[in-house]
Amino acid sequence: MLTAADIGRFISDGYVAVRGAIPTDVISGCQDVLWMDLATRGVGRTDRSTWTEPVIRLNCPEGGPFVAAGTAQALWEAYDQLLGEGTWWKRQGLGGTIPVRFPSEADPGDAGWHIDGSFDGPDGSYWVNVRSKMRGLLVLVLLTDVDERSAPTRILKGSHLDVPRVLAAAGEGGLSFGQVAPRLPASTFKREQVLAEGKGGDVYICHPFLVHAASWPHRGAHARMIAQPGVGIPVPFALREGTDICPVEAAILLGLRDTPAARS
Ligand SMILES: O=C(O)CCC(=O)C(=O)O
Repeated sequence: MLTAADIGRFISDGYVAVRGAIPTDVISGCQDVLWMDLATRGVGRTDRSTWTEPVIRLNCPEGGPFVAAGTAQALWEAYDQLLGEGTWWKRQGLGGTIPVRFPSEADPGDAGWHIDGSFDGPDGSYWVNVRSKMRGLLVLVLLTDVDERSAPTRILKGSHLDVPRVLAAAGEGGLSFGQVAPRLPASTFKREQVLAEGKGGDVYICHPFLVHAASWPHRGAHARMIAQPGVGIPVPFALREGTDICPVEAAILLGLRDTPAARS
């Protein structure tokens, strides 16, 4: 269970780390499945000569250990607390893509600041709107140990508070996810950078509007695996002040009220 302080930090910082959310045997099972997938692409778990690309992006497998990972009790309890019971899709798995990052000095080409998209837009890319249509959370699931040398995801702490105004200006239709970061104020990119480090099984539960990016070079010893599913919501946030709002919605409303001068 998240404490009241955890929830307060989630609203102000845009994320909360839940350590040990997924048991280690489940994490090992997920790694085994992912290495089997990589083997079909000629990438061997113990043969580093086959680790030739900085990143290989896998579709998250379904079934088996991924069901156990996606339905971990600590995660579902936190989703209830952050979104409200009965408001989010109880997916039997994780979903999304898993960028596997290998030790490398090369630019992986996918390490720009962004927020994730939520719904299929008119141009075929993922779009997002201020009511966060279809997405309640972004979840960074560490499927391996990740330290500062092994290409952790970078997070701009508190950046989710800068995004609602950009999205509100675009109306109900929203923006393609790639159009959001270029519209953010310069102050967003001066915010404190936090690295999503930890042990396999640690999970960073993030506000859907949190600005984040991959990092490079990867100077760690091992291949790094992080799943980054969304938590789906069938009904977008109403964003009506004074009603029964959940912490994710409270942060959006805070961002809409916030003035640039008040931002840290
Ligand atoms: O691999 C990472 O660290 C993050 C990747 C990411 O943010 C994305 O693919 O949307």
